[in-house]
This record gives sequence, C-alpha cells and structure tokens, in this order.
Amino acid sequence: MSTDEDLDIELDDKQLQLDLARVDKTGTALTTDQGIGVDDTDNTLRAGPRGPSLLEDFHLREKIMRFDHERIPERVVHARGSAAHGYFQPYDAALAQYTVAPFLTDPDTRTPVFVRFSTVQGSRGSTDTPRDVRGFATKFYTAQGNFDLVGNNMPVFFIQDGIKFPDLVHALKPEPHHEMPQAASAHDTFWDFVTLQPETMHHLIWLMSDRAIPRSYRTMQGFGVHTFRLVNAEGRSTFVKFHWTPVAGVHSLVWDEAQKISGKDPDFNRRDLWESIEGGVFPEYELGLQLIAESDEFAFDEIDLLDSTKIVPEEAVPITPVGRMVLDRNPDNFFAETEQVAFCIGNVVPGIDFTDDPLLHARLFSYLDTQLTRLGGPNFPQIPINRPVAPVRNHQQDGFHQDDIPLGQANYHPNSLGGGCPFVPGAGLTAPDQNTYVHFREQVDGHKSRKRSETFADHYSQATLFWNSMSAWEKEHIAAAYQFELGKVAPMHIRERMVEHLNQIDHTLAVTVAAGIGVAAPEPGRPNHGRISPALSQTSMPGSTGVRGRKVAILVADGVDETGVAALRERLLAGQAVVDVLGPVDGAVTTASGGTLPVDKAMNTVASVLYDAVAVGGGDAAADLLVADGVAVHFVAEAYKHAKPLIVLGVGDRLVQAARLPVYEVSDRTGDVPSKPMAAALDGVVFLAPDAAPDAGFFTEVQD
Ligand code: HDD
Repeated sequence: MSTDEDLDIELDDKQLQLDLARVDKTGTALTTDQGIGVDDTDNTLRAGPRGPSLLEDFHLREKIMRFDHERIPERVVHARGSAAHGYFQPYDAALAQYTVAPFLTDPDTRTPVFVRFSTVQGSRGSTDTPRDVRGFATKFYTAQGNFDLVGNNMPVFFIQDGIKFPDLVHALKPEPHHEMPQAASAHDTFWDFVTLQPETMHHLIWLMSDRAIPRSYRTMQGFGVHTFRLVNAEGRSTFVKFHWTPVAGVHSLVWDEAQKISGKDPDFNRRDLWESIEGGVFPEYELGLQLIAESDEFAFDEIDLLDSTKIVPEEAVPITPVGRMVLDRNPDNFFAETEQVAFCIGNVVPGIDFTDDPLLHARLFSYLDTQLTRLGGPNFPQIPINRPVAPVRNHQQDGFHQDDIPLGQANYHPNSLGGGCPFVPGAGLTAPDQNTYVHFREQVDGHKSRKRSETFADHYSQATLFWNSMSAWEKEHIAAAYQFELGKVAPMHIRERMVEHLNQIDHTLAVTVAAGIGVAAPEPGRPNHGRISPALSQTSMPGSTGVRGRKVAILVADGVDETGVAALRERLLAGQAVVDVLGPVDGAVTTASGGTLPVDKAMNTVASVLYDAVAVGGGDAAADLLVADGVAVHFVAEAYKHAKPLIVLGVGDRLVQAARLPVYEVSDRTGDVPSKPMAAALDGVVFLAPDAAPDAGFFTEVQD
C-alpha cells in the first residue's frame, strides 16, 4: 500500500481490487449474458409483425428474467442508506502499547474504508430526514483483514440485551396492520413499547434531541456504542469506546425544516454526501478513543461498561484522538456497492476484541445471519465491495454464487494431500500477533441464568445528565419533540406513562411536555442530580471548517446590481461554499448595467430549507420585483424562521421589510460581519455592504 501523502486513491489496494470488477460499457456493443451480440433489443421475435411472440426468443426471456429478479430484500433495519469510499490514517504510533492492529498504529498506513450512513426505520426509498437514529458503519479493509465498526450517530442504544431487538424493531417499524407510518417514530406501537421498557429512556432523549435530524452526514458524530477491547502483543486488554467526530462540527436541522425537506428533497443527506465529494469538499472525521484500563472496569459509579444504554462521560475519561478518516470517492454503482455491502460486527482484526455486552453478543449472530437471506447465500464475502484486501484461504467452499475456483484435491484440515495447506499460522500462540487472531483470554465463571445484572438497573440518571447538559435552545427542541411525537400517540394512557418517565428524568421537562399533550402535570418526581457533561451539547462541537461546503442561495431578479452579487459569490466560493444564484425563472436575469447574470436555478424549484444561508441581491428594479414575488418573500421569511443567516446587499433590504422581519444589526462597512449567534437569538437579519461577505466565524456561530 502506498504511504505517499498525495496518494491517489485509485492506487490503493481496495480500489485496485475493485478495478477488476468494474465494467465500463463505453464504446461496447450490446450482448446477451452469454456474450452473444444482438441485432434488436426493442422488438420481440414474432411470427409476422402482428403475430404471436415466439418462445425461442432467448434475448426476450433472458432480459425479462433478469429484470424480474433485480431486487433483493432490503435490510430489515437501516434499509435506507448512502455510502462513500475513503481512507483512514492514524496520527502516530501511540496506540502500539494497547493493540497489535497496525491500521491503528502505523501512521504511514492509509487503510481504505467504505462507510455507509443510514436511517433505521424507513424503507429503502424513504426520506433522509425523519426523526431517527442514523447508522454510521465503517468497513476498514486492513492488510490483516476486514474490521467493521458498525455504529450509530448516538452513543447509546435503546435496549440492554439483544434478545429484545426484534420487539424494539417491530414496535418501531410501520404498524403491522396498515404499514403506517413510514420513516417515523411518532406512533402508538413505538411509544407503547418504550414506555413499558424504561431502559430505553436514555436513548429516547437523544432521539428527541436534534441529533436525530442531522443536517448532513458530514456534520454527524459516530459511535461504536459498545465497550470493545484493544489487545496488545502481551495479550493485555484495554477497554475501548470508539468515537467519530466530524471536522465540520455537529450540526442539525430544526424539526420544521426536516419535515419540509422530506417533501422538497427526500434525498437531502444522500445528495449532500454525493455532491460534497464530487465538489472536492471531502467529509472528514477524527477517530477518538476512550481507553479504560482493565483494572478500572468497576471504577465508575452508576456505569457498567457492558451496558450499552450508558455512556462514559468524556469528563471522566477523555477522548484520545488517534486518526483521521476522509471520504473522497463516491461509489460507481449504488446496488453493487452501497446495497450489497455487508457489515458484520463480528468482523474484527487481531488487536480488537469483544466484551460480554449482551447487546453486542446478539449482534454477533444477527449480522452474519441476515446476509444469508439478503445476499442469497454464504459467499457474500466474495462480492467485490465485501472482499478483504488480505488474502482469503480456507476450506469453506461451494454454496450459492461461489466466484472463486478453489484448486486442488484436499478441502479439509488436517491434510497431507494438499501439503497441509492452508496451514494454521498461529498454532500455540497465547496472545495475538498482527496477523493472527487469538481471542482474549478472559476468565469467565457463572451460573447459567436469564438474569440481568443489578448494575444495569439505573435507567434515568444518564437521561438526566443529557438533559442537564443541553443549552436552552436544545432543551426547547427536546421538549417540543416529545410533544410532537406523543401528540401523535392516540391512547392517553401511553402519553401519561411517558410523562411519568420524564418525571423521573426531570420534573420541569415532564411538566412542559405534559402541558403540550393534554396530560395533567405530575407531582415532583425523582430529584434531578444536577450533574452535567458539557461535551454532550452540540454547542461544544462547532467544527473548524467555516463556510466550506455550506450552501448559500443568492436571490436575484431583473435589474440586480451585479457587482454586489459577484463580490459575494466570489468570496463565498473562495471559502469553498456552494453558491446558487436563484432567479424568478431559470436562465438569466438582466442586470442594472444592462448585462446578463446567469441563474443557477429557478427559486420555485428549490426552497430556503435546502440552504444554510440566504442572500438577497441589491438593485432598485430587482428589489421591486422581488418584493412583488411571493416566492421570494416566503424564501427569506422561512430562512429567518429557521434561524439562518440572511445576507442583504444594498436595497435588497426591501425584501426583508416586505417579509416583516425584525432587523437587529446593520453592517455597512466592508467585511464587518456581525457575530451574534442568530440560531440562539432568532431575532435578526444581517445587512452587508455589497462587497462584504461572511467569514468562517460567521457560519460557525450560526450553525445550529
Ligand atoms: Fe444493527 C444493521 C447499527 C443493534 C441487527 N445495525 C445495522 C446497521 C447499522 C447498525 C449502522 C446498518 C449497516 C449497513 O449500513 O449495512 N445496530 C447498530 C448499532 C446497534 C445495533 C449501533 C447497537 C449498539 N442491530 C443491533 C442489534 C441487532 C441488530 C441488537 C440484533 C440482535 N442490524 C442488525 C441486522 C442488520 C443491522 C438485522 C440489518 C442489515 C444488516 O444487519 O446488515 O443484522
């Protein structure tokens, strides 16, 4: 594998391997699946132009047969997803004391990755922006074999034991009698289940937070959720929790935006991922680890490391940054790659091991098992996107879709007819080396029983911790989300049950939610412990990329002052923002000086919800036209409602006045950009001189 900083991803091992599977049809002639050239693919073979079709038409039969079987079962959860290729590279060798895995310890190694992001509840064709958990699954094609980190964008899970997963998913999915609602958790069966299962309370409050409506996959965290182990060459284990932090910061939609986007552009997150990569704004994430010595397993009050409904607060165990992942290439074919990729939580490499988390253990079975139906047999690891770059040699053969041709007579071990091959390389090892997996020698002892540990019993403290750690606006959004979701639940007893749970988390939250859903305010419940973890608030992760990759709409009309628009556009593009000039219709507008200004899109084919900021061009005649245009007035009013920066050039302020928006700050000096966080304030419009444009800090402050 190349170690060159400027490595062309085409040259990395996985891409070379995929090249063997890529089929370029450019300049080729049409054939059947048997390679036979065809003379006509538009007309069935018939007995006379108006006569019956003939069964001997092998091209017709094959074409229809192939079409009839184009679909495979969608994933039972996480069916809707989008994916990208990229690489991971560790910063240094610091982890070598903890693990034998070179992909984490060799800073000269760039490991190819394929990452699939997903929603959980909806079907393959559902919208990108429901209130839902997002999957964040990474396949590392390491030289020692595939490691799959199959995580989510929330650090905890609904249930503590995987045996409850079918119940959880049945309750979450569309209801069985009428298949409604699609891609939404706001319905009776979900809230019936979770209110009867208090261990869900911590994950639920995350689900009610803005984390459940990420603005883009580029601005979303990822978590391995479970506690895993790193294992070093002496066989010593260290507990580890995996964290992905987006370099662009953690940014979410607001709920009204999310719902509107579902209609305006159901592919919103998918499109963003695709277009960002095509535009060279590569999504980047830092991998960070929380490392906990084996001897500290019981050092945390109220936290059992085997309980996936708990976090280990960063204030207790800081995150050690270990490397960087960059997604820099879109898949060539959605089905072949994004649909056929098979993540298995059991895919680990030497140096990474499991703990006894009962949620994790059920997953170890489920992922392998589900692929058999989904991908049609046991040879799914041979599908190009799933193939390791490490060599695969064993006696596991035959079955549907065997792509390899295993040579030789001996397909068993031990053998002498095949020279004893493939031989077992690590026989006798008591600790892993980088090429040989040796399971951690954990000592286990216990009576068989279906009992849950007492240490898993606290279901509220960390929900309270999360609530306490939110900023005022995050709290508002959470309370509103509970109200929205529970307001769609018909049986009142379920609403009441939920208010009782909320009362165990925080009394004020319970009273606020109750007031919105027709439930009586409860008496004070469990006292709030008052602890906070500042790292849990989105406001702690603003990101460092400023306007890069942000989408800005500039509204123009005939008579626009082109110099102001050009200056703003230029400055935004210099910061790698994405700029769309929007006119009343597509094509071009005439400018104040009599020229023409090209328009990227017509205003009514898009909407402010698809942008991060909206600017209004200047020019007398243009301002009059925009003021008279209901679509333009709505555009700025809605952007304001969603707390987005409004940038107004010159007399463009007339549009803002027409929308009756309050004005809080006027900047008429070049480059003097107000820094008031509009998201929090919800009370203003920014005016800029024609040649002023927002700098990085501006967007950082208004992100949420
Ligand atoms: Fe799961 C898919 C994440 C618990 C059973 N899961 C799936 C995907 C992600 C997760 C990201 C999509 C992978 C892809 O893009 O193809 N799942 C999680 C996380 C969990 C979790 C972070 C808790 C910490 N899952 C979980 C449990 C079970 C499953 C407890 C079963 C006992 N998950 C599955 C599955 C899926 C799946 C049925 C459906 C498609 C697939 O595996 O390949 O096996």
